[in-house]
Amino acid sequence: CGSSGGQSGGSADDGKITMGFAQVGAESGWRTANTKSIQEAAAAAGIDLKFSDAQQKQENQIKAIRSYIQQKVDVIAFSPVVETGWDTVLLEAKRANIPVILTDRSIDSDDTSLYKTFLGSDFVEEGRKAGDWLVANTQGETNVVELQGTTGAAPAIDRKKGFEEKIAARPDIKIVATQTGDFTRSGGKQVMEAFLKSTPDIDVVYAHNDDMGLGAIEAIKAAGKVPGQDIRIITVDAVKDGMQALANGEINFIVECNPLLGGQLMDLAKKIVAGEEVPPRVVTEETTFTSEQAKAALPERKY
Ligand code: GYE
Repeated sequence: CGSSGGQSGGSADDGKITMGFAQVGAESGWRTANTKSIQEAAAAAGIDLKFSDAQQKQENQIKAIRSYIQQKVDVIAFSPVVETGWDTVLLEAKRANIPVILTDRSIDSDDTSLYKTFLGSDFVEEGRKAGDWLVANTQGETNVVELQGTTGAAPAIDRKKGFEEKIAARPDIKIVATQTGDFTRSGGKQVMEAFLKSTPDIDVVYAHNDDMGLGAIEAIKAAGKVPGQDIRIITVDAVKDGMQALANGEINFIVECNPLLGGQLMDLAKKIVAGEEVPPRVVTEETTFTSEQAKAALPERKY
């Protein structure tokens, strides 16, 4: 836990805002950059941050949220590991009058009164950008294998949806195998190893994040093929290792997903605690990268 310790929050003490943040885990380069951004932004904003890592388990996140409620923090923020199953615990927060901010990932609930706002990317749009690139950069029969993110997670569901939407107009592009690699490098490697054995003629890997794509690169090399040439790779995130592989030609296209949400999160938290109105949805701005663009962007890349 990265909490600065000491008194629990509430408005009764030194006037400092206390935020309880329930993080997903440390599964990817994206997540590491996201955690760092939140911790640094909290310190810069003078917000007392209680931080927990759920190791990609929903039950751990629920426990963390309950403990933040008990500690009477001023605001709870979290990045829900999966979309469903949050109503009960968020109702507990609501009854305790503790506002909740969804960060990075959203939930699937009909009750939008359970949270004040959702700050994060448009994952369907990211999937569409990946699909658009493939449609524009392939001719004829194209066999795609898909490495999905964590089962039930918003970015896995939405990145799949957006991609499928764009390739739907091209019957020659087919997803011939799809499986979760849990957003990790080792998961991507393992699933790709299995795909290489079970699925003949793979032309393209669509990985829902860089880390799984990087794992797939290892598996492709081990199978005696050349990543980026024999099998082309599309990923999402654009963290440094991914951008490096893109610059080297081992990845062919990356859709950016910005992990640096800390500053915006602290601004929203301050407004909400002060009783000000905030927009119910804050979308982060993102771009895409080809190999040439990655080479140009890498020297300035912060994560
Ligand atoms: O793309 C992936 C991470 O929720 C947007 O989670 C985030 C995703 C990110 O594990 O690398």
